[in-house]
Amino acid sequence: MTEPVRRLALPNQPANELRARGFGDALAAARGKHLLIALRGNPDPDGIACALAQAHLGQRMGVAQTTIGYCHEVSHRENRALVKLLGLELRKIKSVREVGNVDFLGLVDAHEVDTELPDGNDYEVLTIVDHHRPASPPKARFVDLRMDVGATSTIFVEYLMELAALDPDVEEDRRIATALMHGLSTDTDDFMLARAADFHAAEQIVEVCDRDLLQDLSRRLIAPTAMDVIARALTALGVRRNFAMAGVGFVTEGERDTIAQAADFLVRREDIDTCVVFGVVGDKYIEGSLRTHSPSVDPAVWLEQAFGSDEKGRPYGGGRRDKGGFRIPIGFLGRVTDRGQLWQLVEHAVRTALLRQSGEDPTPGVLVPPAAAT
Ligand SMILES: [Mn+2]
Repeated sequence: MTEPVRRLALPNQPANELRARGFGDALAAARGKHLLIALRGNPDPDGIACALAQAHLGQRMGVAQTTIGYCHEVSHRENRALVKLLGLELRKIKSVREVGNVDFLGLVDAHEVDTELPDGNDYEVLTIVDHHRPASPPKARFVDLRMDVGATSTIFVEYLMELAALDPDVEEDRRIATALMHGLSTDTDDFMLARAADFHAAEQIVEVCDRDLLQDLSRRLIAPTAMDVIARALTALGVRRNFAMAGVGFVTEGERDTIAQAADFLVRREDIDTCVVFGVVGDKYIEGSLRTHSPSVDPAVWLEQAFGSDEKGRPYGGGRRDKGGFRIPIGFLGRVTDRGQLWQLVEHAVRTALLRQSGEDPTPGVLVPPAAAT
């Protein structure tokens, strides 16, 4: 009788210990080797903090060298501030080879190597630690994929507690704790979406955090370009029952995050529960962000049903519990010189797909007035 009671009191404890040890064992296999943590997409605070934590644990486990690389832009101003304030060395890379003698890859806050790394699949993935729903089972020596945490940072806090507890008197440890706390808070919308595991993780590191640094990191600035895109989104906004969508036109690659920021803003409208903001980024991709607080919308599934997959079977969209995004190459059409015409085409195609998926009549022109579509 006592056995089940004990399990109830500590529901995940043994499993967490096992996973942390499994992660430690995987890192130990890279003793004396060079690990590249390849961040996927545009690095965000959760991904950056986890990379930092893994590099730290790697050092403890005897990994000779850890490089943190990324191949897109650190496009969000706050994320550039994070890199600067933490004094991080992130390396922009176009291939794995250029980094030097990389023995293994490690993925954090992602479960696939970024498609922009042409030789990414030539290397063995040692570890995958993530909280995004996978389209297919991820392949690595060690995989810890949890959909019930709000941030991958939560998983790394568990690893640290098990393998190398952070010391409040050590500068480097304080930096890692602060980065993880920031990753936790941004990925959970300031803990509004946090689960029990996230609160527990925050509790474990709160005393190690540098409060001043954390405050500097959390200053939520909105860049003028993001304000412009939010204004465009409001002008083009169409609402059908509890679904809202807005096409914002052309956005440069450096400003792609403004689409997500506009979606973060629009979903706060009180009469809706789901919104999608989309635009053409860098004349190369149709990109969009979905935000939802509907219990019936699973962003990854919803976006896959709306936009399908590429020729390799990879869905154009993905996401986690409350947010998702999609990216569709426009290929040859990007050469169209009449941008007004190109936007009309894109807007029509995306609007039709979104309305079909939200169960609405996709008749052209019904949702967005023509004036808003330019
Ligand atoms: Mn994350």
